[in-house]
Amino acid sequence: MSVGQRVDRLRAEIRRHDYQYYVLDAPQISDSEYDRLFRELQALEAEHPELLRSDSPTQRVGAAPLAVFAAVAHATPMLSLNNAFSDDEVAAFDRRVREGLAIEGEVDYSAEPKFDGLAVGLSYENGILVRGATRGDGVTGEDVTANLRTLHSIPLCLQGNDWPTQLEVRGEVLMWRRDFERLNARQRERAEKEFVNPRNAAAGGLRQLDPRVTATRPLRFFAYGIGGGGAGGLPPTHSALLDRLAAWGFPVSPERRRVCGLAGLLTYFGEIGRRRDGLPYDIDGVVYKVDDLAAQNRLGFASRAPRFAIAHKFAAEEAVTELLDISIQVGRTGALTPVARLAPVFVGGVTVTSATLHNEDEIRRKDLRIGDTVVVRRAGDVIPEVVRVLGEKPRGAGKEFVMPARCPVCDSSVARDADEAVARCTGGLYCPAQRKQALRHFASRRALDIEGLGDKLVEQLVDQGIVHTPDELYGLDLSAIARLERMADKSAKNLLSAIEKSKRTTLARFIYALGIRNVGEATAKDLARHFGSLDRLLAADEALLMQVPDVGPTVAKSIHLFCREPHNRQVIERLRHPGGLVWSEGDAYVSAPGAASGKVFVLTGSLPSLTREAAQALIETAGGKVSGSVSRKTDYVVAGAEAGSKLDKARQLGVRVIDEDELLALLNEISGQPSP
Ligand code: 9MJ
Repeated sequence: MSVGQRVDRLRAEIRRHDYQYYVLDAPQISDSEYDRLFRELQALEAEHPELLRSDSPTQRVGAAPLAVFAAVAHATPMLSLNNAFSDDEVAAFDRRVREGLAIEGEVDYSAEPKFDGLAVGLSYENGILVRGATRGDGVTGEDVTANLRTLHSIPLCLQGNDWPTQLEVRGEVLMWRRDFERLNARQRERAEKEFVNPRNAAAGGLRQLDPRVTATRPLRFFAYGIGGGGAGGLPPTHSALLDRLAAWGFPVSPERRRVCGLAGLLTYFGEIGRRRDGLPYDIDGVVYKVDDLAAQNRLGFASRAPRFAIAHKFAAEEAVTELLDISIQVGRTGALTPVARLAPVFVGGVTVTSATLHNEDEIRRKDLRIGDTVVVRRAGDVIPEVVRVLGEKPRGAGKEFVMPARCPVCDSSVARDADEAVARCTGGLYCPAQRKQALRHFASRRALDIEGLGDKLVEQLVDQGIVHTPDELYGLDLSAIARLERMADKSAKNLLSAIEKSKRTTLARFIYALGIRNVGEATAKDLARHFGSLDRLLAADEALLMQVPDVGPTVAKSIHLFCREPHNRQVIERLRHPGGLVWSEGDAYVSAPGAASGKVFVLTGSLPSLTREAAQALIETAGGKVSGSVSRKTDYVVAGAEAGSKLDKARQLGVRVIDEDELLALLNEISGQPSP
């Protein structure tokens, strides 16, 4: 046998044992036998580097630590599921499905546990794992390929030979409870911090910049569907697709079941609920999917979630604790939110010490008094809340809660509109609490994305009177930042460069960052798309604003009030000049399709100043499309430092390659006017 053949045979054998051990949980050889095979392969590969391949089982951990994760635009969005919390809501789902499909009888569903982990997408090309990404915001995720490669339950190459050449497998990364217990035991032995729950431990493990650290965390993967690729040649049903994924080497939930009609769904829910505690991993409900894939297609999607699937959640966990105090938090728009301070209690997988009480009326309705014994509820990622008081009423001496008449932070008066449940501090940006929140919001990831400008820093910048409004961030210099507590020279420099980087943004992000009441990310995008330029937005009256889809009188009034306020106008002007914020204004995109409309861009490598997300947003604002792979249909490949195979492919196909400057010039040309 030649060395090459021996290497091939060892790889096949090790893969088979990995599969037996990590996927089927049924090892066929001892650890020492496995080690012997593994070491033999390692030795042969060391002697014959020409035989090394990225999908060899020895190459799971290998990549060097990263500085940051690159952004990945998902080929098809990774949507979340709608939730049902009761049998009635499931019945309504089933009714909608039957109506949508015009079916008289019962619908077949695939039912599966809902893993409480992190959604990821794994891209395979010609059967080889080429990329793995987190869900992120559903549109853009993070490239965590090197980390995902360290999970032995993820095949580096697919089994069999009936897979499509392009395939994206979607599923959940999670940690089994017993692995979690062991990990925490190890942390204790080393006097290191323990993890709160398996989900957090899995999330932390997946987001390590050094894949060698990820490799030490016992993470597992379960596949539950596919994202893109696989056109044609796929099985006709979701359950058959899951069987196919299993045949290709993926772990698929053994609890999956094909069930019939509403009765089948509810029976399954009951069964899994009873077995929940005996399962090796945490689940927070079950998922139902219309089994027929053609029917799934016909039902399609409603804005953010598929119509053909729903998550039926288990009731949120509840626990009993003591209400120690009620404090007041001042939000970005001045809203005063009463917060329950609680005796620490473990519920829904974390230790809870505070819970929202929403507003004054809510407290009155529940008749809460300090010192009460209360029931606290927490489900998944939801903010914990106080459900009700335990015990007889009237109770002890606890005082009734009264909303303060003056802001606890700035002493401005507190006002409550007759038609609103919320009381607000009238201090506006005079109130340090509101100023801090406004800055936090401005710098947040979905807004101007200033990395490193965290809560502690904002706190100091405001408390020391260094920054009052967002525009002042752009006048900061190294000496001012380096003087702050816990600010090493390097982090100060990093912060300055993050601030600098944030200057190139998009109109939608800029509008969102302003923190106008009732203007979330979606509305900000709508406004940017509709008006196309900031000046047009600033000039719009309420009637014009209400022409924007989804903008009603309340939102229009908020925007108009904000834009009319001279102080806000001043901040906006200073952000543009001397602040230096620029974005591509897509007027052409609004009225007539611009020259970028229909153009397909591919981004590769790291660009000097734009993040991938920013570049994508700029392109999309100008009507272009960003694709993940280079083909003959690609119009431009935008290449930055360390561009890889996509650049080679572009050259091969004769696709035009441009750099960041050329991209920006092109987009400005397209939008028909220079940046502000
Ligand atoms: C979980 N979390 O177990 C889906 N999921 O399908 C299952 N999530 C899903 N399916 C489409 N089993 C979007 C999310």
